[in-house]
Amino acid sequence: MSTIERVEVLVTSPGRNFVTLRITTSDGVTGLGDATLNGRELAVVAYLKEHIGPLLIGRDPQAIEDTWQYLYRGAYWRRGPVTMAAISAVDVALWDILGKVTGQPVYQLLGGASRTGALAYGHASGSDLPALFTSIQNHLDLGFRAIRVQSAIPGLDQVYGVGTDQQPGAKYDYEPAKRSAAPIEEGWDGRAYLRHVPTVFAAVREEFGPDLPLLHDAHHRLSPNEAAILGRSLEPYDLFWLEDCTPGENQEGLRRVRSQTTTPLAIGEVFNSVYDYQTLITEQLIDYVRSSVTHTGGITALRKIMDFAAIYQIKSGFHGPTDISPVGQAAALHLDLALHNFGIQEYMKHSDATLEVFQTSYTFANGLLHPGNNPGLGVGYDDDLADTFAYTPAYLPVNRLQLDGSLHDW
Ligand code: EZ4
Ligand code: CO
Repeated sequence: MSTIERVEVLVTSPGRNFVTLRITTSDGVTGLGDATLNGRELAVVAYLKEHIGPLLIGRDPQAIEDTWQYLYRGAYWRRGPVTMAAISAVDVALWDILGKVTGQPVYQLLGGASRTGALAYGHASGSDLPALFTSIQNHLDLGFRAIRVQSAIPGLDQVYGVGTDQQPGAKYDYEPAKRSAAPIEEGWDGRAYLRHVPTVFAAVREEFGPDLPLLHDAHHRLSPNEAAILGRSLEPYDLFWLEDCTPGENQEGLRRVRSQTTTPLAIGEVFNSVYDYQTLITEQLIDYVRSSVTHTGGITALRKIMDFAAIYQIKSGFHGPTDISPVGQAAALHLDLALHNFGIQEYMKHSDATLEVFQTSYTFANGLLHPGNNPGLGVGYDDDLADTFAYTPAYLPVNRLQLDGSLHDW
Protein backbone atom coordinates (compact mmCIF):
# COMPACT_ATOMS: atom_id res chain seq x y z
CA MET A 1 0.00 0.00 0.00
CA SER A 2 1.15 3.49 -0.80
CA THR A 3 1.61 5.63 2.33
CA ILE A 4 2.16 9.29 3.09
CA GLU A 5 5.91 9.74 3.25
CA ARG A 6 6.57 13.47 3.34
CA VAL A 7 4.67 16.57 4.48
CA GLU A 8 6.04 20.02 3.59
CA VAL A 9 4.70 23.46 4.47
CA LEU A 10 5.68 26.02 1.83
CA VAL A 11 5.49 29.78 2.39
CA THR A 12 5.83 32.28 -0.42
CA SER A 13 4.85 35.86 -1.15
CA PRO A 14 4.55 36.64 -4.87
CA GLY A 15 2.70 39.95 -4.30
CA ARG A 16 0.87 38.56 -1.27
CA ASN A 17 1.45 35.81 1.28
CA PHE A 18 0.47 32.19 0.60
CA VAL A 19 0.90 29.00 2.61
CA THR A 20 0.82 25.69 0.71
CA LEU A 21 0.87 22.14 2.02
CA ARG A 22 2.57 19.50 -0.12
CA ILE A 23 2.06 15.82 0.67
CA THR A 24 4.21 13.19 -1.06
CA THR A 25 3.40 9.47 -1.08
CA SER A 26 5.78 6.50 -1.00
CA ASP A 27 5.01 6.13 -4.74
CA GLY A 28 6.29 9.67 -5.34
CA VAL A 29 2.86 11.22 -6.04
CA THR A 30 2.45 14.76 -4.70
CA GLY A 31 -0.68 16.67 -3.72
CA LEU A 32 -1.10 20.38 -2.93
CA GLY A 33 -3.42 22.04 -0.42
CA ASP A 34 -3.95 25.76 0.24
CA ALA A 35 -3.37 26.64 3.92
CA THR A 36 -3.50 30.44 3.57
CA LEU A 37 -5.32 32.28 6.38
CA ASN A 38 -5.10 35.97 5.51
CA GLY A 39 -3.25 37.89 8.24
CA ARG A 40 -2.75 34.80 10.44
CA GLU A 41 -0.58 32.74 8.07
CA LEU A 42 2.13 31.63 10.45
CA ALA A 43 -0.31 30.20 12.97
CA VAL A 44 -1.42 27.68 10.34
CA VAL A 45 2.21 27.01 9.37
CA ALA A 46 3.01 26.07 12.98
CA TYR A 47 -0.18 24.00 13.34
CA LEU A 48 0.66 22.00 10.24
CA LYS A 49 4.37 21.61 10.96
CA GLU A 50 4.17 20.87 14.65
CA HIS A 51 0.86 19.11 15.10
CA ILE A 52 -0.39 17.61 11.84
CA GLY A 53 2.61 16.71 9.69
CA PRO A 54 3.95 14.04 12.08
CA LEU A 55 0.46 12.43 12.36
CA LEU A 56 0.15 11.94 8.62
CA ILE A 57 3.36 10.00 8.01
CA GLY A 58 2.56 6.37 7.22
CA ARG A 59 -1.19 6.90 6.68
CA ASP A 60 -3.10 5.75 3.59
CA PRO A 61 -3.34 8.80 1.28
CA GLN A 62 -6.62 7.49 -0.18
CA ALA A 63 -8.40 7.30 3.20
CA ILE A 64 -9.60 10.90 2.83
CA GLU A 65 -12.73 10.79 5.00
CA ASP A 66 -10.99 8.78 7.69
CA THR A 67 -8.06 11.21 7.85
CA TRP A 68 -10.47 14.16 8.01
CA GLN A 69 -12.32 12.65 10.99
CA TYR A 70 -9.06 11.65 12.68
CA LEU A 71 -7.72 15.21 12.48
CA TYR A 72 -11.02 16.91 13.39
CA ARG A 73 -11.92 14.68 16.33
CA GLY A 74 -8.33 14.02 17.30
CA ALA A 75 -7.60 17.70 17.92
CA TYR A 76 -10.13 17.58 20.80
CA TRP A 77 -10.45 21.37 20.29
CA ARG A 78 -13.00 21.37 17.50
CA ARG A 79 -13.42 23.99 14.79
CA GLY A 80 -11.75 27.40 14.63
CA PRO A 81 -10.15 29.03 11.60
CA VAL A 82 -6.56 27.86 12.26
CA THR A 83 -7.49 24.22 12.86
CA MET A 84 -9.92 24.13 9.96
CA ALA A 85 -7.53 25.85 7.51
CA ALA A 86 -4.96 23.19 8.38
CA ILE A 87 -7.44 20.31 7.96
CA SER A 88 -8.65 21.85 4.69
CA ALA A 89 -5.12 21.88 3.30
CA VAL A 90 -4.63 18.19 4.13
CA ASP A 91 -8.01 17.27 2.63
CA VAL A 92 -7.41 19.14 -0.63
CA ALA A 93 -3.90 17.71 -0.99
CA LEU A 94 -5.31 14.18 -0.58
CA TRP A 95 -7.99 14.81 -3.24
CA ASP A 96 -5.21 16.08 -5.52
CA ILE A 97 -3.26 12.85 -4.92
CA LEU A 98 -6.34 10.69 -5.52
CA GLY A 99 -6.93 12.45 -8.82
CA LYS A 100 -3.35 11.91 -9.93
CA VAL A 101 -3.36 8.26 -8.87
CA THR A 102 -6.62 7.56 -10.74
CA GLY A 103 -5.78 9.83 -13.69
CA GLN A 104 -8.96 11.88 -13.18
CA PRO A 105 -9.63 15.56 -12.59
CA VAL A 106 -11.06 15.93 -9.07
CA TYR A 107 -14.51 16.94 -10.33
CA GLN A 108 -14.92 13.51 -11.93
CA LEU A 109 -14.26 11.89 -8.56
CA LEU A 110 -16.98 14.09 -7.04
CA GLY A 111 -19.65 12.68 -9.33
CA GLY A 112 -18.76 14.37 -12.60
CA ALA A 113 -19.68 17.72 -14.13
CA SER A 114 -23.17 19.16 -13.63
CA ARG A 115 -22.36 22.06 -15.96
CA THR A 116 -19.90 23.15 -18.66
CA GLY A 117 -18.42 25.92 -16.50
CA ALA A 118 -18.91 27.88 -13.30
CA LEU A 119 -20.52 31.32 -13.62
CA ALA A 120 -18.03 33.79 -12.14
CA TYR A 121 -18.46 37.27 -10.73
CA GLY A 122 -15.76 39.91 -10.72
CA HIS A 123 -15.15 42.88 -8.43
CA ALA A 124 -15.77 46.41 -9.66
CA SER A 125 -15.33 49.49 -7.50
CA GLY A 126 -14.78 53.21 -7.80
CA SER A 127 -14.25 56.36 -5.79
CA ASP A 128 -17.10 57.98 -7.74
CA LEU A 129 -19.64 56.98 -10.38
CA PRO A 130 -17.48 57.58 -13.49
CA ALA A 131 -14.65 55.51 -11.96
CA LEU A 132 -17.11 52.78 -10.99
CA PHE A 133 -18.59 52.71 -14.50
CA THR A 134 -15.07 52.35 -15.98
CA SER A 135 -14.40 49.45 -13.64
CA ILE A 136 -17.71 47.73 -14.53
CA GLN A 137 -17.08 48.24 -18.25
CA ASN A 138 -13.57 46.77 -17.91
CA HIS A 139 -15.09 43.65 -16.35
CA LEU A 140 -17.72 43.36 -19.09
CA ASP A 141 -14.94 43.69 -21.67
CA LEU A 142 -13.13 40.77 -20.00
CA GLY A 143 -16.27 38.66 -20.42
CA PHE A 144 -17.70 38.80 -16.88
CA ARG A 145 -21.44 38.18 -16.80
CA ALA A 146 -21.97 39.11 -13.13
CA ILE A 147 -20.35 41.93 -11.17
CA ARG A 148 -19.89 42.89 -7.53
CA VAL A 149 -20.28 46.65 -7.08
CA GLN A 150 -18.53 48.55 -4.25
CA SER A 151 -18.20 52.30 -3.93
CA ALA A 152 -16.49 54.92 -1.82
CA ILE A 153 -18.74 56.68 0.70
CA PRO A 154 -18.75 60.49 0.73
CA GLY A 155 -17.02 61.72 3.89
CA LEU A 156 -15.01 58.55 4.51
CA ASP A 157 -11.37 58.55 3.39
CA GLN A 158 -10.92 54.85 2.84
CA VAL A 159 -13.62 52.20 2.65
CA TYR A 160 -12.91 48.49 2.90
CA GLY A 161 -13.57 46.66 -0.37
CA VAL A 162 -12.90 49.64 -2.65
CA GLY A 163 -9.76 49.43 -4.79
CA THR A 164 -7.74 52.12 -6.55
CA ASP A 165 -9.64 53.59 -9.50
CA GLN A 166 -9.06 51.68 -12.74
CA GLN A 167 -8.08 53.15 -16.09
CA PRO A 168 -10.05 51.93 -19.11
CA GLY A 169 -8.78 48.46 -20.06
CA ALA A 170 -6.68 48.06 -16.91
CA LYS A 171 -6.72 45.01 -14.60
CA TYR A 172 -8.63 45.34 -11.36
CA ASP A 173 -6.06 45.10 -8.63
CA TYR A 174 -7.30 45.11 -5.06
CA GLU A 175 -5.59 43.61 -2.05
CA PRO A 176 -7.25 44.33 1.28
CA ALA A 177 -4.32 43.05 3.40
CA LYS A 178 -1.70 45.76 3.79
CA ARG A 179 1.99 45.06 4.47
CA SER A 180 2.59 46.42 7.94
CA ALA A 181 3.35 45.28 11.46
CA ALA A 182 -0.19 46.03 12.64
CA PRO A 183 -3.67 46.37 11.09
CA ILE A 184 -4.58 49.82 9.77
CA GLU A 185 -7.69 51.39 11.30
CA GLU A 186 -10.13 52.58 8.64
CA GLY A 187 -13.25 54.70 8.73
CA TRP A 188 -16.84 53.57 8.91
CA ASP A 189 -20.22 55.26 9.19
CA GLY A 190 -23.40 53.22 8.94
CA ARG A 191 -25.79 56.11 8.29
CA ALA A 192 -23.65 57.61 5.51
CA TYR A 193 -23.34 54.15 3.95
CA LEU A 194 -27.08 53.38 4.10
CA ARG A 195 -27.85 56.72 2.43
CA HIS A 196 -25.26 56.35 -0.32
CA VAL A 197 -25.37 52.72 -1.51
CA PRO A 198 -28.91 52.79 -3.01
CA THR A 199 -27.97 55.87 -5.09
CA VAL A 200 -25.00 53.94 -6.50
CA PHE A 201 -27.16 50.98 -7.55
CA ALA A 202 -29.77 53.31 -9.06
CA ALA A 203 -27.05 54.89 -11.21
CA VAL A 204 -25.53 51.54 -12.20
CA ARG A 205 -28.93 50.15 -13.26
CA GLU A 206 -29.57 53.34 -15.25
CA GLU A 207 -26.22 52.99 -17.04
CA PHE A 208 -25.99 49.21 -17.55
CA GLY A 209 -29.66 48.17 -17.71
CA PRO A 210 -31.81 45.66 -15.85
CA ASP A 211 -30.23 42.36 -16.96
CA LEU A 212 -26.70 42.38 -15.55
CA PRO A 213 -26.50 40.39 -12.29
CA LEU A 214 -25.16 42.77 -9.60
CA LEU A 215 -23.81 41.81 -6.18
CA HIS A 216 -22.80 43.84 -3.15
CA ASP A 217 -20.72 43.06 -0.04
CA ALA A 218 -21.47 44.88 3.23
CA HIS A 219 -18.44 43.17 4.86
CA HIS A 220 -20.16 42.36 8.20
CA ARG A 221 -20.49 46.03 9.18
CA LEU A 222 -24.24 46.42 9.85
CA SER A 223 -26.57 45.65 12.72
CA PRO A 224 -29.54 43.39 11.88
CA ASN A 225 -31.85 46.39 11.66
CA GLU A 226 -29.45 48.39 9.47
CA ALA A 227 -29.16 45.33 7.23
CA ALA A 228 -32.95 45.15 6.99
CA ILE A 229 -33.02 48.82 5.95
CA LEU A 230 -30.34 48.24 3.30
CA GLY A 231 -31.97 45.08 1.94
CA ARG A 232 -35.25 46.93 1.50
CA SER A 233 -33.72 49.99 -0.08
CA LEU A 234 -31.86 47.81 -2.61
CA GLU A 235 -34.95 45.80 -3.65
CA PRO A 236 -35.74 48.06 -6.66
CA TYR A 237 -32.29 47.24 -8.11
CA ASP A 238 -32.80 43.46 -8.15
CA LEU A 239 -29.49 42.32 -6.62
CA PHE A 240 -28.14 38.82 -7.23
CA TRP A 241 -27.15 38.96 -3.56
CA LEU A 242 -26.30 41.13 -0.59
CA GLU A 243 -23.26 39.59 1.14
CA ASP A 244 -22.26 39.59 4.81
CA CYS A 245 -24.86 42.20 5.72
CA THR A 246 -24.27 41.46 9.43
CA PRO A 247 -21.59 39.50 11.32
CA GLY A 248 -22.94 36.02 10.63
CA GLU A 249 -21.83 34.50 13.91
CA ASN A 250 -25.02 36.00 15.31
CA GLN A 251 -27.12 33.60 13.25
CA GLU A 252 -30.37 34.63 14.95
CA GLY A 253 -29.79 38.22 13.80
CA LEU A 254 -30.55 37.10 10.26
CA ARG A 255 -34.17 36.40 11.24
CA ARG A 256 -34.74 40.14 11.50
CA VAL A 257 -33.15 40.79 8.10
CA ARG A 258 -34.89 37.92 6.37
CA SER A 259 -38.33 38.87 7.64
CA GLN A 260 -37.93 42.42 6.35
CA THR A 261 -36.50 42.06 2.84
CA THR A 262 -36.62 39.85 -0.24
CA THR A 263 -33.09 40.86 -1.33
CA PRO A 264 -31.17 37.54 -1.58
CA LEU A 265 -28.59 37.04 1.18
CA ALA A 266 -25.14 35.41 1.09
CA ILE A 267 -23.02 34.66 4.17
CA GLY A 268 -20.11 32.53 5.28
CA GLU A 269 -16.66 33.58 4.03
CA VAL A 270 -15.34 33.68 7.62
CA PHE A 271 -17.15 30.50 8.70
CA ASN A 272 -15.21 27.29 9.25
CA SER A 273 -17.83 24.67 10.08
CA VAL A 274 -21.27 23.38 9.18
CA TYR A 275 -22.32 24.42 12.68
CA ASP A 276 -21.79 28.08 11.76
CA TYR A 277 -24.59 27.53 9.23
CA GLN A 278 -26.96 25.39 11.25
CA THR A 279 -29.60 28.02 12.01
CA LEU A 280 -29.02 29.91 8.76
CA ILE A 281 -29.68 26.81 6.68
CA THR A 282 -32.43 25.06 8.63
CA GLU A 283 -34.42 28.30 8.99
CA GLN A 284 -33.66 29.26 5.38
CA LEU A 285 -32.26 32.65 6.44
CA ILE A 286 -29.76 32.80 3.55
CA ASP A 287 -29.76 32.01 -0.16
CA TYR A 288 -26.03 31.39 -0.75
CA VAL A 289 -23.22 29.65 1.14
CA ARG A 290 -20.11 31.86 0.87
CA SER A 291 -17.50 29.51 2.35
CA SER A 292 -14.21 28.72 0.74
CA VAL A 293 -12.89 25.20 0.41
CA THR A 294 -9.76 26.39 2.21
CA HIS A 295 -11.36 27.61 5.45
CA THR A 296 -14.25 25.21 5.98
CA GLY A 297 -12.50 21.84 6.09
CA GLY A 298 -11.70 21.19 2.46
CA ILE A 299 -13.66 19.56 -0.34
CA THR A 300 -14.92 16.80 1.97
CA ALA A 301 -16.55 19.16 4.46
CA LEU A 302 -17.82 21.80 2.04
CA ARG A 303 -19.43 19.10 -0.07
CA LYS A 304 -21.40 18.01 3.00
CA ILE A 305 -22.42 21.60 3.82
CA MET A 306 -23.70 21.99 0.26
CA ASP A 307 -25.68 18.74 0.42
CA PHE A 308 -27.24 19.99 3.67
CA ALA A 309 -27.98 23.35 1.99
CA ALA A 310 -29.52 21.62 -1.03
CA ILE A 311 -32.34 20.26 1.12
CA TYR A 312 -33.35 23.89 1.75
CA GLN A 313 -32.82 25.12 -1.86
CA ILE A 314 -29.73 27.09 -0.83
CA LYS A 315 -26.93 27.38 -3.39
CA SER A 316 -23.18 27.89 -3.44
CA GLY A 317 -21.32 31.16 -3.94
CA PHE A 318 -17.82 30.26 -2.84
CA HIS A 319 -15.25 32.78 -1.66
CA GLY A 320 -12.57 33.40 -4.28
CA PRO A 321 -10.55 36.57 -3.60
CA THR A 322 -6.80 36.66 -4.19
CA ASP A 323 -6.02 35.44 -0.67
CA ILE A 324 -7.43 32.07 -1.73
CA SER A 325 -4.34 30.71 -3.54
CA PRO A 326 -4.61 29.19 -7.03
CA VAL A 327 -4.61 25.80 -5.26
CA GLY A 328 -7.66 26.79 -3.20
CA GLN A 329 -9.34 28.35 -6.22
CA ALA A 330 -8.81 25.19 -8.28
CA ALA A 331 -10.31 23.09 -5.48
CA ALA A 332 -13.38 25.36 -5.45
CA LEU A 333 -13.75 25.06 -9.22
CA HIS A 334 -13.77 21.25 -9.15
CA LEU A 335 -16.51 21.36 -6.52
CA ASP A 336 -18.40 24.07 -8.46
CA LEU A 337 -18.45 21.92 -11.56
CA ALA A 338 -19.73 18.87 -9.72
CA LEU A 339 -22.31 20.44 -7.37
CA HIS A 340 -25.88 20.48 -8.59
CA ASN A 341 -26.83 23.36 -6.27
CA PHE A 342 -24.06 25.59 -7.60
CA GLY A 343 -24.94 29.30 -7.68
CA ILE A 344 -21.94 31.46 -8.61
CA GLN A 345 -18.17 31.62 -8.00
CA GLU A 346 -16.17 34.70 -6.95
CA TYR A 347 -13.16 35.29 -9.19
CA MET A 348 -10.34 37.82 -8.91
CA LYS A 349 -7.44 36.96 -11.19
CA HIS A 350 -4.16 36.52 -9.30
CA SER A 351 -1.10 38.64 -10.05
CA ASP A 352 1.29 37.53 -12.79
CA ALA A 353 3.92 36.70 -10.14
CA THR A 354 1.45 34.46 -8.27
CA LEU A 355 0.53 32.66 -11.48
CA GLU A 356 4.20 32.05 -12.23
CA VAL A 357 4.72 30.37 -8.86
CA PHE A 358 1.45 28.40 -9.14
CA GLN A 359 0.92 27.08 -12.67
CA THR A 360 -2.81 26.59 -13.17
CA SER A 361 -4.89 24.66 -15.68
CA TYR A 362 -8.14 26.46 -14.94
CA THR A 363 -9.58 28.80 -17.57
CA PHE A 364 -11.96 31.76 -17.75
CA ALA A 365 -13.93 32.27 -20.97
CA ASN A 366 -17.32 33.83 -21.73
CA GLY A 367 -17.88 34.53 -18.06
CA LEU A 368 -17.37 30.90 -17.03
CA LEU A 369 -14.54 29.27 -15.08
CA HIS A 370 -13.45 25.67 -15.73
CA PRO A 371 -10.91 23.71 -13.66
CA GLY A 372 -9.39 21.94 -16.68
CA ASN A 373 -8.99 18.21 -17.21
CA ASN A 374 -5.54 17.49 -15.80
CA PRO A 375 -5.47 14.66 -13.23
CA GLY A 376 -5.99 15.96 -9.69
CA LEU A 377 -6.44 19.70 -9.10
CA GLY A 378 -4.34 20.74 -12.08
CA VAL A 379 -2.04 23.14 -10.20
CA GLY A 380 1.79 23.06 -10.09
CA TYR A 381 4.21 24.82 -7.72
CA ASP A 382 7.60 26.25 -8.72
CA ASP A 383 9.78 25.93 -5.59
CA ASP A 384 12.76 27.84 -6.94
CA LEU A 385 10.68 30.83 -7.94
CA ALA A 386 8.57 30.65 -4.75
CA ASP A 387 11.74 30.85 -2.65
CA THR A 388 12.61 34.23 -4.18
CA PHE A 389 9.51 35.82 -2.57
CA ALA A 390 10.01 36.23 1.18
CA TYR A 391 7.11 36.40 3.63
CA THR A 392 6.45 39.74 5.31
CA PRO A 393 3.49 40.36 7.63
CA ALA A 394 0.32 41.85 6.12
CA TYR A 395 -2.93 42.53 7.92
CA LEU A 396 -6.54 43.22 7.01
CA PRO A 397 -7.69 46.65 8.22
CA VAL A 398 -10.08 47.29 11.11
CA ASN A 399 -13.15 49.27 10.01
CA ARG A 400 -14.10 51.27 13.04
CA LEU A 401 -13.38 55.03 13.01
CA GLN A 402 -16.77 56.76 12.70
CA LEU A 403 -17.30 60.26 11.31
CA ASP A 404 -18.26 61.61 14.74
CA GLY A 405 -14.97 60.36 16.21
CA SER A 406 -16.45 57.42 18.12
CA LEU A 407 -15.68 53.77 17.50
CA HIS A 408 -18.04 51.58 15.49
CA ASP A 409 -19.27 48.64 17.54
CA TRP A 410 -20.40 45.72 15.47
O1 EZ4 B 1 -12.53 40.46 2.83
O2 EZ4 B 1 -10.66 37.95 1.19
O3 EZ4 B 1 -15.94 38.79 -0.67
N1 EZ4 B 1 -14.78 38.98 -0.51
C1 EZ4 B 1 -14.24 39.59 0.52
C2 EZ4 B 1 -12.75 39.63 0.60
C3 EZ4 B 1 -12.30 39.36 2.03
C4 EZ4 B 1 -10.87 38.98 2.09
C5 EZ4 B 1 -10.48 38.54 3.50
O4 EZ4 B 1 -9.29 37.84 3.49
O5 EZ4 B 1 -14.96 40.06 1.37
O6 EZ4 B 1 -12.24 40.84 0.16
CO1 CO C 1 -16.95 39.21 1.27
